[in-house]
Amino acid sequence: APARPAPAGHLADLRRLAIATLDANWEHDHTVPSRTLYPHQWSWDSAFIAIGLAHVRPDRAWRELRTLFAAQWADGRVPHIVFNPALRVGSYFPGPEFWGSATAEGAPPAATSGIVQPPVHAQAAWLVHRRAPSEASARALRWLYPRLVAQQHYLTGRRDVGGAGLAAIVHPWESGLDNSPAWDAPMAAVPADAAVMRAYRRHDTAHADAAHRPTDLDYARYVAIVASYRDRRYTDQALAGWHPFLVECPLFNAALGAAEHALARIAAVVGADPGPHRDRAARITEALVRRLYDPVTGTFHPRDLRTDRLVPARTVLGLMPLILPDLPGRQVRAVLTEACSVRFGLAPRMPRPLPTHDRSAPDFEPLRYWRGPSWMNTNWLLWRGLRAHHRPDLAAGLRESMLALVATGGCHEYFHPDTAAGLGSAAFSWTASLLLDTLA
Ligand code: 2M8
Repeated sequence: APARPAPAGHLADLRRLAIATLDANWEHDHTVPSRTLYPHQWSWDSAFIAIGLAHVRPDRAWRELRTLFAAQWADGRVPHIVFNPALRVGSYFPGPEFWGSATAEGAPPAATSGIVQPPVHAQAAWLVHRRAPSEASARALRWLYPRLVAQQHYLTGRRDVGGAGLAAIVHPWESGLDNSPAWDAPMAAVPADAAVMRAYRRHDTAHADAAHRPTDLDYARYVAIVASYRDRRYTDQALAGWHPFLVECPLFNAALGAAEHALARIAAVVGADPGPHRDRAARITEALVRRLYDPVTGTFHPRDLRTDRLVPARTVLGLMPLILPDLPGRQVRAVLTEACSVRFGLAPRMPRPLPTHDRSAPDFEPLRYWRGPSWMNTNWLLWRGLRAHHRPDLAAGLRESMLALVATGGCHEYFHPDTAAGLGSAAFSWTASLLLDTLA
């Protein structure tokens, strides 16, 4: 049965729950994704969180982004975790002692990780400003603009391992969809010894059901990939010669292109030239279509740079280029066909939002993290893409299903794709913040 529109009183309750969740996760200058599982500041979480905060606590929205960018590295990389020095050692694995970023060239005074996450921050900054433009928000944009530009330069420069104008990710954690089936093939090539993990203690499985999280073998490889990068002090020089995981991800690169579109708008506010941003956006979209679109499957796939082949898995990552306003009509139609197929179930009336993996695939797992469960962020990105490409019918169906998801499961981290039962952390910040934006 399709999701029924929730009654108005119900929506007010949902809004209150979302605000309470964000308030409880606020930590003097940033928001933690979750008090238990993720007690530090995460990069793309902060962007999603700022988008929701803009509706209720606009000062905090800007503070969130400023705190993150204050930890930007000299080369422009925005670290995926900024560690809270007040927390005890061992509150998260891998912690600052494992990353050892302090001795890396260009690292900030704050303890951070050395990898990045999808660059959704320019889009977030633009949405926060647009929600309530003011002299203060223009000032915040002026501070952020050169930093956002440096972030783009880092990704399209040092990270252009494939030489085609796209950014390569060097770790599955950089995709944000850690254990997506999209990474199974490239991860299988990473030498891993499960015994490695005996030297460390995972922290996540103390707070969430192990059956809902990545496996120990996944973690052994996550650790090995970080060690490879860390041991060369997070340099990006000649990555292809020595690093075991190098992939061009469709979500990451769609975010990269969308960021240039957002920067063109921000440039107009801060008195910079929007032209170069529009040119760069067009080049990224063109490269994304040329390198990551498969006309046979009709969807986008990651490109494994170690084999120069597309990864066959059809995951939700393949739908994310819809966020690009200049995606050509042919690819828009193909992505909509894929999204509306039995694999993902998008429709004007639909019971549940999209899962993270193809429902018909043999390796679809409804409980395990990014291998099947529904998440608010991927659905929110798709919802925006549907509106950008003038599909209000599908956008409305998706929106109803997203509201019903949180109404059933609460502000959980992720949800069973059929029952909407809440999974992972029970008070998760981006679920709350993106709910606020969806409700607005
Ligand atoms: C998850 O990733 C972290 C590693 O960065 C983890 O599993 O410990 C992912 O869901 C990622 O997308 C998210 O940003 C992070 C914090 O919410 O948690």
